[in-house]
Amino acid sequence: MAVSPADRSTGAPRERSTGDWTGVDERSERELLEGHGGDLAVAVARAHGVETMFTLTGAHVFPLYDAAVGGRDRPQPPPMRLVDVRHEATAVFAAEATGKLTRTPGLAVVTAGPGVTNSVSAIAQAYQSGSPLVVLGGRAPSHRWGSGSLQELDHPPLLAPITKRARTVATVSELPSAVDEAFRLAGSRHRGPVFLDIPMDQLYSRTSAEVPLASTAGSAAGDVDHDTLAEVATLLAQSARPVLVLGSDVWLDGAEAAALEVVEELGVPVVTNGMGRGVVPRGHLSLVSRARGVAFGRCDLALVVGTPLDFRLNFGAFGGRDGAPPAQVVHLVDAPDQVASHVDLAASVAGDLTAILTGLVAAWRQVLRPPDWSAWHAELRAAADAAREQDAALLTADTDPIHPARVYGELLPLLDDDAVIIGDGGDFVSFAGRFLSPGAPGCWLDPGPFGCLGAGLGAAIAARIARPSSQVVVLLGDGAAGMSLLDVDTLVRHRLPVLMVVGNNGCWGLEKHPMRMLYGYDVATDLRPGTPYDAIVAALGGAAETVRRPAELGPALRRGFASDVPYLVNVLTDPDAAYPRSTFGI
Ligand SMILES: Cc1ncc(C[n+]2csc(CCOP(=O)(O)OP(=O)(O)O)c2C)c(N)n1
Ligand SMILES: [Mg+2]
Repeated sequence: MAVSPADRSTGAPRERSTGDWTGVDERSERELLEGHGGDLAVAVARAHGVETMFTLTGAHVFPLYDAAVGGRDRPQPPPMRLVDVRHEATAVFAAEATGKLTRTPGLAVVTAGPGVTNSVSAIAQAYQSGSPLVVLGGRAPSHRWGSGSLQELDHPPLLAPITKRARTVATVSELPSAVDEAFRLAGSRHRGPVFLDIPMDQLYSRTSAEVPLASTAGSAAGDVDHDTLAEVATLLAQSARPVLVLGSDVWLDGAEAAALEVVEELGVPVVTNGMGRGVVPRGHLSLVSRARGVAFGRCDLALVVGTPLDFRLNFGAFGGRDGAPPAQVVHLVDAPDQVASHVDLAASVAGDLTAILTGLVAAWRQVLRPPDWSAWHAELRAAADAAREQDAALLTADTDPIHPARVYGELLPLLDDDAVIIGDGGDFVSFAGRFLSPGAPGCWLDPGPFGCLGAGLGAAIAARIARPSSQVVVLLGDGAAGMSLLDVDTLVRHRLPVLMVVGNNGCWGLEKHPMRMLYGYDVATDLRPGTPYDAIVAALGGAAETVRRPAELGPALRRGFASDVPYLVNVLTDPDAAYPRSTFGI
């Protein structure tokens, strides 16, 4: 029998059965496990496919670490990879990004009180993005509750509005079923974060409890409303100028192949959004994202799949441009509560997006006379070509200081199809959204509708782990960089090389320009010009350089991709090159 970690009261090693399966219940596919609360929680998380725990230390949650590393024996490989970071937000952003990239809920562990409160923005971001995520929080011991223990705070009421469920696990024996339920809930439609806190005395207690052997979680394939899909096919057949919008849930619900089949079979123009980017390969004739303004403004039918009708889609108002009437809108979503209630919809269907999309193809095959959309395609392609022509001038701009678009002109040809592209910033990232399109699905990480700055380093940590052989590039505004750059330390300690590119315009550009526009002046939007972010990275053990001229960009980016340590390219960009915006999303 293995020797356990030292007994905490005596310091002496003791025999343990921790982590040893002592029985298997064939019928329920559950096993009896003896161990402390950490052992039980980690065993359940492992059954759900979790391989990494992101955390920042606190004694309230030590048993979870003890279980992750396999106790004092430290077996190799350990039961779970433990990645310790420099700010709880980074731990949760990393777990969120893991959920988005792997489509298995990510796991973050944070200590009681400030560990949980530091996580709130990242949990809110996961909630608004529908990202599968489980956050386990420490909690002051239950036997002293109300006496003023260190870091005593009742967390679930804080987290209830930004989670699918937030609750306290009262006893260690309840822990396996609570963690099992948390992973099931987080990973099923409509996905999102689940929070549990566990009183310290309970987490450290030992018990024998059944834990699931393997996960049967995830949303089942389901039947969907075929009558409504037949109506949608009819609406499409009657439409002269339809547009299909594919959003993040197409990827998160595993419906990317079915979505591509819709594009191929229907021959409908398509615009992609969020993690829907990459579902339609770059250069596909139906992909008209670059003509998005014309497509949305001139369409007569918008078929929106797997994304809310929020500010990113003009709150669901399509049509109306150049005398076009308002368009009809169809909303196809992964869960009934995702159907937009603020828009007068022509139709909506909720459920398994693969079933919905294959059902739509089947319904379309019943359409007797498919319409001719060739003139509409030609109009959109002309608009996309014109936009690309305009882009070319910016992408090759030879200005001093460097135009941010030139960074992408140099980056684009260096990107592999499966490169993971992470955006964290304002205007610098908006330019990226315009000029970069991923070559494969599941390769684009942005903050989603919550728009929280500071997710970049957490996402980079997650991406390097989830996609060990892909390029990982993080595009950081200089303002955003300040929120998580110290986690280069984590990248270095855990040997996770990624390329970071800072668009260093010395300001909070996305706020500076709007304030000037509204007030004729701006305050609180300036940063120190020319800050050497490369020096910070070098001090933390990475490699870095500053780029001042356009011709230096390509070689610097190549050095960054080739580096075997985290590499930052600090690009001094033009503070006056504002991203041209038609909306501020408010
Ligand atoms: C946590 C957080 N705080 C504030 C904001 C508001 N905000 C949105 S964009 C932006 C400016 C970003 O500046 P920077 O990262 O330097 O990118 P730039 O626009 O200069 O390219 C700010 C402050 C936010 N989205 N998230
Ligand atoms: Mg900036």
